[in-house]
Amino acid sequence: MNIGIVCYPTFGGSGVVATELGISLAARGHKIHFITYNRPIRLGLFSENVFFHEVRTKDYPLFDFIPYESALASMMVDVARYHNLDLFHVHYAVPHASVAYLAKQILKDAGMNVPVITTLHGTDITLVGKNPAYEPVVRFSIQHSDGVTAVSNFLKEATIENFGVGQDSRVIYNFVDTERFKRQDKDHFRKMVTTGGQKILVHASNFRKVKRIKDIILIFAKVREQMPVKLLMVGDGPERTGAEELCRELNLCDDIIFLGSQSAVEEIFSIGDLFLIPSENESFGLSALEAMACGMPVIASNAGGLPELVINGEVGYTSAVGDVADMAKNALSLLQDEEKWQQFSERARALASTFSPELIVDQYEAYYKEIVGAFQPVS
Ligand code: GMT
Repeated sequence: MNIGIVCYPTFGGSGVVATELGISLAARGHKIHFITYNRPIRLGLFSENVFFHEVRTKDYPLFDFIPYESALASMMVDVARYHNLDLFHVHYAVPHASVAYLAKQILKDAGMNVPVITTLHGTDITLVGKNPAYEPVVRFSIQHSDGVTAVSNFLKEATIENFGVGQDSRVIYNFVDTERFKRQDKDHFRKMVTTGGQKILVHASNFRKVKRIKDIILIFAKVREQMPVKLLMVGDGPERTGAEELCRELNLCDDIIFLGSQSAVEEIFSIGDLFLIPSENESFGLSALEAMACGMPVIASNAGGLPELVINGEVGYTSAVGDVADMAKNALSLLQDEEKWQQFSERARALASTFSPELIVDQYEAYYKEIVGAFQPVS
């Protein structure tokens, strides 16, 4: 198939899933056209069957806000026409689902029928999309997508509850390449971080409010009262400054390292002993899945879809949002018991392997065939 993928090109989970999906589909022989404003972060170098179409906007003195949506819709129309697209797969509803609806109507007018599949990722439903500024548009564009997928059962239910639509949506979980994300020998790297064999806690995200970054520092502080540990903070975003201030206040700066945005996260995950993800809300938790593939047990909140992945007492522990005392207690129970940690680590890796690209990309491919097959040509 010729598939147009629309996504955010940034470090966010939706862009990562969209990019990895496109790369896997291209390896299966599909022609993949990424349509977005920058080359997606995980796209890497040139590869066969993968094309990138940069959406260029034009500024004008009249504009306070550059109309990106119009430029994106025009580019989608252009790519569909000249590359004979069979399907648009758009990731993150805001604004991609409504822009796809517009592109589809324009193409229909020109006698071309291109179905749209929208993948809901999380905050497009639980936070941003719910805002009255976007809600009617999000509801309409989900309702008028030809196919909808959600990355967890939780997210499917939240879509039905928040918008009254999405009853027929398909749940397709995130996936991880376990060949890339596996525990590698990075002992030299561990020695750079630790001075005397301390355990290493890791967090990775885009440091938004929903991630409860300060809870991570507070959990770490409690664990550190009991044993020598280090914390690696991977990523960047609006909450980083506040987190660094808290580190200084608590006098923890020597043991917490802010690494900023990183592309080879699997190398950092290879030296981690525990992954922390105490989010306020999390539709799935791709970073937790990647950490598990690297053999890290996970300390998580029980928010959103996290319990669908972090099986409590098996591959990590889940606690109520904000219960940093419980999270620290659970972290210590793993860090202070080598045998238990080993069991959790092995089970985390084994569970992550069940979210392989082979299995999950099969599900997307089957869904594409279903939607394209059911789609009526323009009469
Ligand atoms: O929160 C992020 O890390 C980015 C965000 C996005 O939409 O770009 O991620 C969401 O999509 C990921 C991929 O499907 C999920 O694994 C994340 O759980 C989800 N984030 C939230 O729900 C907060």
